[in-house]
Amino acid sequence: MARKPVASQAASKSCATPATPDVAGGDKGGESSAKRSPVPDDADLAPSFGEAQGEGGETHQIARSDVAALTTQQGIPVADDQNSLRQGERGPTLLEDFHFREKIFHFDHERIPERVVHARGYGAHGFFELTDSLADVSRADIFQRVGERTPAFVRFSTVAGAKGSFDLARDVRGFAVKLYTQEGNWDLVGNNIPVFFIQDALKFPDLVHSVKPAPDREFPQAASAHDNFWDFVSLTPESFHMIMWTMSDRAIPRSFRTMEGFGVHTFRLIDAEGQSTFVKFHWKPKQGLQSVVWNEAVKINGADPDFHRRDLWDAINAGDFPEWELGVQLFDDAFADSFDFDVLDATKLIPEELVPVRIVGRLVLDRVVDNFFAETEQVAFCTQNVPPGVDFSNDPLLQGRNFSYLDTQIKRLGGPNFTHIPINAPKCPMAHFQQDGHMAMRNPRGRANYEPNSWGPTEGGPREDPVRGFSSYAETADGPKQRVRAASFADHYSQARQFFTSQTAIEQKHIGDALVFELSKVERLDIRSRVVSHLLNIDASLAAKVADGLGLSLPDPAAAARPTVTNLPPSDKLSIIKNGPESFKGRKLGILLTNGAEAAMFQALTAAVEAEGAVYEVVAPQIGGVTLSDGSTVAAKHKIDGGPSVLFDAVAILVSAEGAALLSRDAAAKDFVTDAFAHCKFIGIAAEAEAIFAKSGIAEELDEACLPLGRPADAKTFIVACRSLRHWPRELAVDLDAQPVP
Ligand code: HDD
Repeated sequence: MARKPVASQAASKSCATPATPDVAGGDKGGESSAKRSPVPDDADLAPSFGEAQGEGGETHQIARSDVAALTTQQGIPVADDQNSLRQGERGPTLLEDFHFREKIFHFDHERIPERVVHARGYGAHGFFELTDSLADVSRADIFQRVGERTPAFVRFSTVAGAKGSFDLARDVRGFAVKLYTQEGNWDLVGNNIPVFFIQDALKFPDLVHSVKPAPDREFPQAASAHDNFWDFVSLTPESFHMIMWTMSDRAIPRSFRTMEGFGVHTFRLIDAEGQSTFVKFHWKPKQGLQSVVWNEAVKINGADPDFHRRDLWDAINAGDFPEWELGVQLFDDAFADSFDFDVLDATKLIPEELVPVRIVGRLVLDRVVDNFFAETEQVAFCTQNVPPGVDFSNDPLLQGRNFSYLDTQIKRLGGPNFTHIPINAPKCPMAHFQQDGHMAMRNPRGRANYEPNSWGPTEGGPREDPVRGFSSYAETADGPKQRVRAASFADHYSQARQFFTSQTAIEQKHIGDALVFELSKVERLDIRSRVVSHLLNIDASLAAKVADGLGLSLPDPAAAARPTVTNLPPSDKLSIIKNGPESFKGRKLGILLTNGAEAAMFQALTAAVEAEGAVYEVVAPQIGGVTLSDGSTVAAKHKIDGGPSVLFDAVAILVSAEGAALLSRDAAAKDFVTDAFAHCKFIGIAAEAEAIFAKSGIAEELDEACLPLGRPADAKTFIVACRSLRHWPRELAVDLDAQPVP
């Protein structure tokens, strides 16, 4: 239906003028607002927009009939989204402008409170597939049928930083898994570290307050290297096992894809007869364990604060789906009673050598989110969400968490109906009498909204199901009501020592370096010294190294509630390096390329990378790319200043002699090679590249992990070498901190 504009003279004029609205909405050249409002002659009630050239050749939007019309939230089609409604050309904006008011009102309310911890996170969809039935120990539906897949959503996170903080903070990583089982949602809300800082949930606010920015100055952000954190932990000896982990390279993972996940607490599995078996849950990455080094982490945070989320996004979109095995450690009451530590104490783990991990399934992430906010931000994990067949233990940390998560979601998501949000809604049938509240979208149907009722099977609503329904394990509990910490929780150092002695030499060095770094940022000497007094109860050489690094004289050991057991056997499973990747698959090579670089070498190298299932990115002096020796051109992913070597697992320097001469005058290029060298990376080097290494001052130091890329056949040898994580002997040879303590 043709519609004539009914407005001022100016508006009428606009119809005679080609519709070229200024999408930026600015007032250019004194044009009337009406002139910039597209009102097509044949407009129907749902105009839509396409692209057209403006006067200056710039692209503008004009009405098009094959694109969805812009509407308000009420569905009213919008004719002009560039100009608010005003009285006259230069007059006041009118309150009557419902489109303006709705748009601004909605924008004003776009944010919800970020999570009080784990604010920065990244999620993806996937599935869990059962590979070994657990029907012998659990009636949980998800554990019954081998080969069956259960939809899953996983959110990885850092703990301390705000939502906009950087990815490579030294921190614990959250590893929260929502499994949409056929008997309700199961949330396994774990971390990438199998133990925790505290034993009792009552201390959680204190722990979190201490690690978050200090309340007066609101810094430092996303860091534990400050007085308040070390003050708290040095006064909380139970935290020292976890401290060993957070000071290790586990706290600076290479990727979410290369982290283990742990349920941390002891849970229960309940079989069809109601019998209980204790269980600890493990997620083991198929990609192998991998971490970066601290100096590299610091630089990644500047070069790409989104390093981890980009990595997950890219891998999934490239079809390289990350995968973890689900493992369970199963044990009974007799083992629990005989174990050296309390299985209810979340600061302890059960070594895999003592209770092997049985692999029962796999978790694959194969789909990124459609919308970050709708899914990753609004997903609400609650430790209390367990299906029949899974149950809690009395771990006091877990018991406290079961209160906290439901409570926090109400604050964060604004009401009791957050389970109506698609990402949180179960994918199995639901029927209950909960109703109303903010944003209710699924109120029960029919007349009955209470139970028991006499409205019969069709109208009366759901009924309880004593057979299929969740029933808690009938554990007997007795004793006086009291605030007490069990004596069995009192050993704070033995497993901290076991973790330390299970590490390779380079991993031990990194723990020492991290402690020195963190404590060097602590201003109060008494706090530094108090930390060292605890380290003396863990390992004397570590304490000595840290004291030396800080220029401290050794204090007396901290008073210990229990003496350290010094002969717990080392556990290989606790080391990253002993559980690293078997190939270069899924990792990234950075190729520093210049004009005139040998084309055959480049082709052989990229073919070797692809054959390995790895990826490469080209870094070049200009983002426009390079022309190789045979005249072919290659696009660059990064200009050298924007693609430092810290973004890559290994690097290759493929340059012509002219290119080398050029780059040896460039600070970013020199940083590229010196950082790759300092971070113990494998480096492939074309003969022509020598000038860059010479000018960077490391030509004399190149070692066996700096491999020649002279002939195409060298490419394979280089990529095979890259399968190892890093060339650690280099760090032990060149770092001052690696020297023995005098
Ligand atoms: Fe927690 C979030 C993991 C102890 C209270 N926690 C949160 C998340 C993870 C963990 C992965 C982020 C979930 C997501 O991605 O949305 N938390 C742990 C682990 C713990 C732990 C492994 C110890 C074993 N947490 C813990 C305690 C309390 C909380 C003792 C409180 C008593 N945690 C919360 C919370 C959060 C949370 C405040 C913040 C946002 C949220 O729950 O949804 O309720």
